[in-house]
Amino acid sequence: MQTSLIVERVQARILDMPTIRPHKLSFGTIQRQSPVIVQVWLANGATGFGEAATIGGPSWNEESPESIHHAVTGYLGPAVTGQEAGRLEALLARMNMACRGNWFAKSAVEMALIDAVARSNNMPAWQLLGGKQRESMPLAWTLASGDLERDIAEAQKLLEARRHRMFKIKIGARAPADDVAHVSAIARALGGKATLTVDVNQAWDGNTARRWLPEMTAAGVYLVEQPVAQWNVEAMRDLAASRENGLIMADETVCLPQDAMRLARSEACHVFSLKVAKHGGLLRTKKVAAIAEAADIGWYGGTMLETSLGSAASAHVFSTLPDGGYGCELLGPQLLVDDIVQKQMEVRDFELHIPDGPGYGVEIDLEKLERFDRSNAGRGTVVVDLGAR
Ligand code: MUC
Ligand code: MG
Repeated sequence: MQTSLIVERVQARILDMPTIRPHKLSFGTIQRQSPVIVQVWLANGATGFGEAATIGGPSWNEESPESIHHAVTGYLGPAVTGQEAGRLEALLARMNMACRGNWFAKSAVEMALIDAVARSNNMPAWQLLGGKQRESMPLAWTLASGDLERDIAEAQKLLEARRHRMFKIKIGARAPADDVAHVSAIARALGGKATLTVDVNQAWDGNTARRWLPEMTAAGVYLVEQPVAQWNVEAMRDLAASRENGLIMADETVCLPQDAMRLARSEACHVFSLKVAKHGGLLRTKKVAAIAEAADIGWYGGTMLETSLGSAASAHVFSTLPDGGYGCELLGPQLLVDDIVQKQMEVRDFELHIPDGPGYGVEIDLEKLERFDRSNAGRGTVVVDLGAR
């Protein structure tokens, strides 16, 4: 046993960080993110950090910052304390024995363990995860202010600054005809200088999707994310069978490897949005990606709008995968008013550059952790304006 890698302590804290503008999704408008930051300490003195972020408390799926904090401090932390951090699969099994589900919480603990083990070996995490295959990835931006003029101005500014030329437009809160008009106006304003995708975040039923997706693609959208409810694999299969609906991307539907297998068997999508939190960690993300590769399904590097910590960890595991063909959207650091790292990842020429250096290649600013810690600031929970639908 490598006694130096024994986990001595696990801590979790909830941060509250405002966004730079309201971010409007089909289920509500967020103005703040509340990532849970997990820190582990090893017997050798090394420490590692992990993160799990949700969107709109428990609005995106079942887990919330509070449930993640509870699962980590009450069950997952104790399950890994006293164990050897490098035996990651064994620790994932212990966490599964201690706690069913709670994949976001498990991913935050696993992320911190991988960071600590990588730092103990003075190596970047991508090296522990199989080795990187690329130095950078195309980076998308999400247009979700809810205001047409503001979305267009934002996209044009980001194009001119050579930061983004892939834009994902959040739709599903308005009537579908209004969404088509909104997307068409953005497409006209950008004049073919950028690619456009939409994310419906489960808002439509199958018939609504059948009725409106051809118009959405005619407006210039080539990739459609989660048009129907998470459970509605049958409608996704039906939509994916017709070219006039564009490429169908699964997000909320593809969490565990079993979900990925079902989608692949059903031929219900063309692309998976990979997200470390919903898959239950970096190692499970690689399992889902392996199913995508075997089934000739593309992948897109998704986000739960994490700080630079979770975003860098995601970038590390994405860098080890065969090219998915659709880039990534690790834009959380730019959507938040501040960050918890000393230096952010570099974004240049439309690409996010994967940081080298020990762990995830980003250094945590401890003063920022204290500043945004909910228990220090005494702030409330995430503001979700469900009335804004
Ligand atoms: C989602 O469902 O994809 C990702 C980017 C963004 O703006 O919201 C998310 C959630
Ligand atoms: Mg999505």
